[in-house]
Amino acid sequence: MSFRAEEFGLFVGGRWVTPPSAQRFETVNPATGETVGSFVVGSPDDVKDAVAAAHRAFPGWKATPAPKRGEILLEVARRMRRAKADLGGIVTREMGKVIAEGLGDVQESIDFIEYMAGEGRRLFGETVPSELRAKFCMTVRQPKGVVACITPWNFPTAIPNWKIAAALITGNTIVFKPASGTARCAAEVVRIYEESGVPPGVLNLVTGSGGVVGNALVADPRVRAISFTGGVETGRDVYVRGAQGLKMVHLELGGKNPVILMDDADLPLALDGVLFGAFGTAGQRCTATSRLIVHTKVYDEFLGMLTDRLDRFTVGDPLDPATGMGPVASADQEKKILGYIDLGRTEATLRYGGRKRTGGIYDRGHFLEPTIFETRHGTRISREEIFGPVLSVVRVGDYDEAVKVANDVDYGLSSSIYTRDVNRAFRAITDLEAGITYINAPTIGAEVQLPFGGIKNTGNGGREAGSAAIEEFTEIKSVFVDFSSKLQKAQIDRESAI
Ligand code: TXE
Repeated sequence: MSFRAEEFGLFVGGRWVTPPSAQRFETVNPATGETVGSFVVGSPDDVKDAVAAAHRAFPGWKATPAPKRGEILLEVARRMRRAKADLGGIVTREMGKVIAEGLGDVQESIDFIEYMAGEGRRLFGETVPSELRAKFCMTVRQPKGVVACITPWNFPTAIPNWKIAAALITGNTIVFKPASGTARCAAEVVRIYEESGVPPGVLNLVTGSGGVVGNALVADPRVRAISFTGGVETGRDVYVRGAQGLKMVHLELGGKNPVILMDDADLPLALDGVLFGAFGTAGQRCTATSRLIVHTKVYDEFLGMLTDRLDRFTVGDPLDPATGMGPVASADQEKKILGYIDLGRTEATLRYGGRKRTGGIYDRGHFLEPTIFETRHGTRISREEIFGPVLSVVRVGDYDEAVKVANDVDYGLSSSIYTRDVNRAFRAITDLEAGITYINAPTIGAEVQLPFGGIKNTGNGGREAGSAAIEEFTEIKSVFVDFSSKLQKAQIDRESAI
């Protein structure tokens, strides 16, 4: 596919606009250093304009029948499917994940948009009996109003679409603020919604820094809900500031996700899973397998299998379908991950990798080796989110110890156990403290029709995707219809039961 860098404005009130005195920033390909796009550094005034446009568009969008909103989403999905090859290529060029995963990012978007389009004909409420005669009780769902969608760079189309499609089907209008590093993916996504017939003002895009654009969005009283995915510290800050305005703040934050490998595990199956979980997307998934907790009976054998396989694992051009792992997403990511690798050398035993790749194509980008540390539980590398291709391996003596280690971190997003013992598998479903548990599969691989999210520092109790996405973006109204033509008093009018 041919590719060229492009310049984008902000998308406000249905038009691409470049404010007269706007400054610009560029995104770059982390594999080559080439420019991917140029974008406006949004200001607080730009945020005001975008929120005003969303606020104006809200009554009309709220009044649009939800099945009609669904038809527009189906058109978005159709167009995204047609654009999948190009858009997947842009994901890979801008973020660095290998092309199969770039295409997977877009496919996840399509799947979720289609799923949400169907919600346009559901959006279920409840009907419940009344305690009084000739009275009807039900709940209906209503949109919240203007919502802010603030997203990270690691799933540059899927995470925005998880938020945008759910917010739109439920009748909200949106100001979308993407991570700066993947602004091209964001702009391409918005362009598809525009071309699919989303009315002006219903979806607005403001690029720019989190500190300026993000802060202004969180502070604006017209923004009634904030859906945020990103780092824990930023999320905490958004939560606290959103609370000042009594806004609903939905947070999806980090993870330190364990795979438990029991002595009865299918080791070749686990090998494929651990490789994919730990080094897919160069470990930059919030559900990445960053800890491997191994029963002592299979520890040496499995580590041998893992390192043998890594000897044949390729790091390189992410557009080449044969590549196992591309670059990490940015210079900042590289620096942070190498910092953790240095730390790991002081507190654990480096078993594999640990270096930045250099020479040839590697000198143009941010290529790191898949890295494995053997460590005792409790070291910083085994507890903190590194968000890179670094796997900490911990040896344990039995199931109870494995679960104790798995649960003893501040996060609780995803978890996994490999075992052939069905009783133990079901115990793990109960015992593992996480929002997601996989049996005989790695910690990654969410499907859009299930809720997604976690406990502890991973979030603040909500879930995205699946039917939970509807909860995130709606208010519930309780409705009482009295057709008795007289004043009836709940709790006060009492009839004899017999
Ligand atoms: O996240 P940030 P970044 C983790 C991971 C990673 C770290 C930092 O550990 O290394 O977070 O990544 C916007 N008010 N995850 O820098 O800074 C920001 O512009 C409002 C886990 O991407 O949290 C971006 O759009 N918004 C994660 C978004 O918030 C603000 C995926 C996320 O940025 C803001 C990615 C502010 N004050 C990173 N400051 C996961 N769990 O999936 C920044 N932003």
